Amino acid sequence: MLDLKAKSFEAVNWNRNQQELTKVFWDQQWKQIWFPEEIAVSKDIKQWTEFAHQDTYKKVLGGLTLLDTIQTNIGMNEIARFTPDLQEKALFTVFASFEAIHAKSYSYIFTTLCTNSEIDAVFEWIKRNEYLQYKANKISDVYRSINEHDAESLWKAMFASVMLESFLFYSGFFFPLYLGGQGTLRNSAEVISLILRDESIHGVATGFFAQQRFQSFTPEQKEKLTVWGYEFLLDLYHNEVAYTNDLYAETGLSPDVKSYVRFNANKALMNLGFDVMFPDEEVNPIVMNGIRNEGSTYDFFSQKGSTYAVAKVAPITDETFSFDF
Ligand code: MN3
Ligand code: MN3
Repeated sequence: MLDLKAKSFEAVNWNRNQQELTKVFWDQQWKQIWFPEEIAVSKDIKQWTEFAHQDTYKKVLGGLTLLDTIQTNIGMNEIARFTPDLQEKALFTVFASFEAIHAKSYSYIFTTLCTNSEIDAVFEWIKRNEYLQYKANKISDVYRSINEHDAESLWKAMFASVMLESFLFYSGFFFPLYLGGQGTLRNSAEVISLILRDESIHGVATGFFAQQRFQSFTPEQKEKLTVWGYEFLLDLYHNEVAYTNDLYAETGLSPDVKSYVRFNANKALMNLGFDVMFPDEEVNPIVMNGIRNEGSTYDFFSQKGSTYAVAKVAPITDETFSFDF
């Protein structure tokens, strides 16, 4: 006999239009579905054999693979699991599928360009690199601390997710985009550009839902979480600087990568409705050239920009934290 006193399950109802943007994000994500095999990475093989910075490139892709693996297996899944709204839950589940495509796409580049023993060496390096492991641990700890009775914990997970997707990925994205913008390993850069196109939806969507949750908090909670957020970002930023110096040492590109990282840290904060933290600075224009312009995603979101600014967070002043660039 079925026990009707047991928990009553509710079905997802897309007829009800409670949150219009959930469907907007859903449609946009599916519109831009892609598979790495559609990109002719094999056309990069000739350039690859003569490429001087193979080691950096392989490690960049290795680092990105780890982050997208975590985002598939822990990030989007845990956020989907604890999000109470059923449409929103479905959206995060779709995002998780795209994370799995991202994580797999780096392997496609590896398989095309590298030997098996080279690939094995990269995956061993991932396990050993302290900066990479540090950020993986920091982010996953927040994902794993979501408690269904603690609304702040879900907000923190969303904050961490935006940090990962709108900020931490960019130290890695830099190199393929920088090279692609100059016509080097352009097809591999195309793969990265498609990943970045998805991340821009994820960052805006997750940031939007985080802002909605933030609005429901008391002024005391908001203040506490704001401090937590900036401290979390700063901690990750210091680690990212060290990771960048280590990873890009042989290329001389570290200063440019760090500018790009700060630029994207500000974007992550904007996605979350927080005030930016780093002063404006020029990003290497070659990197911007490397970003595929054909898709309308960037325009789509920048035009809709004001729609997403639902929460205005009490500004934090320059004196609140001090840090070195
Ligand atoms: Mn991803
Ligand atoms: Mn993502």
